[in-house]
Amino acid sequence: MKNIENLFEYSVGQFEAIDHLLTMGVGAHLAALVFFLIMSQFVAPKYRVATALSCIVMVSAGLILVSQAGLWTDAFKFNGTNYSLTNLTFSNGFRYVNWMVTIPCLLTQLLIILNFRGSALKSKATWLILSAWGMIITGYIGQLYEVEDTSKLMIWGAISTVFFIIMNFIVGKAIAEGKKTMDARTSGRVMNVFWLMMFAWTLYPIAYLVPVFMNSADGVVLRQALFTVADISSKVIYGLMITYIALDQSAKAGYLPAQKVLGRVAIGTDTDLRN
Ligand code: RET
Repeated sequence: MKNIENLFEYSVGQFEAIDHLLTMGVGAHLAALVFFLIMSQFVAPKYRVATALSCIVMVSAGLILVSQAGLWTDAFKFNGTNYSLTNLTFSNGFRYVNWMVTIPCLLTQLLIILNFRGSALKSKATWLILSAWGMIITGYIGQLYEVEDTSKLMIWGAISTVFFIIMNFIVGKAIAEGKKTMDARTSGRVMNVFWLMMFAWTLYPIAYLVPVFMNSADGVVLRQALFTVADISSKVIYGLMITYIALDQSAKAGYLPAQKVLGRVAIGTDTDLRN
């Protein structure tokens, strides 16, 4: 019984809120998967790996959410008044394991649209992935203590945060470098991606700390809500922004399918309204 989710009983409203949040996450990832699959053909080959990585993230994270939603409804059963624990337990640990795959994909797709290639891409990706794995592994260990010993949760959380800061520093440096290859509008869009990352990625450590500041059934609902907002922002919305930047750069480099899908060339009798 490693996670606080197993300590409480849930009202019908609390139980269903979590069920709905997890299911909404599944829907968002599946819908985005279809979009990324369709869009990848319009992205120039140079940037196509970025869109392919979004597809991988959607499948990987979508599947984890299906299993989290199933686990939630299996682990708790209605006892006439509330939902209480059965002979199964719920665990957030699966998420951490999943991040070992999804975070490297998210970071690599950023490097690709920042126009890093060859050895520069390899060395930046290596350092980013190593610091991300350091952050995840220490965070995984920390969350195992959230029921028994919150001081250990805090210590491992602090170690994990050191890796998080290093990773963000490398991301910031890569963005500053990559922006030099872009015009002002595109680099503005890249900065929006950076701020989205800062917002969404910070929600995960807040969710990690819920046992410290809200150790209750409401805290559990808050944690799953934080995870859902973070998941949709850091993967789905992020992927949409990355795909747009990939399409935009493809079009600017003269790639016709991207120009067509963005409506930047006339297709037959073009009757579009523009301003
Ligand atoms: C942990 C432990 C506590 C300290 C910190 C953490 C950071 C987690 C992050 C997770 C990002 C996840 C993403 C997943 C995408 O699939 C591990 C909770 C700083 C930043 C983007």
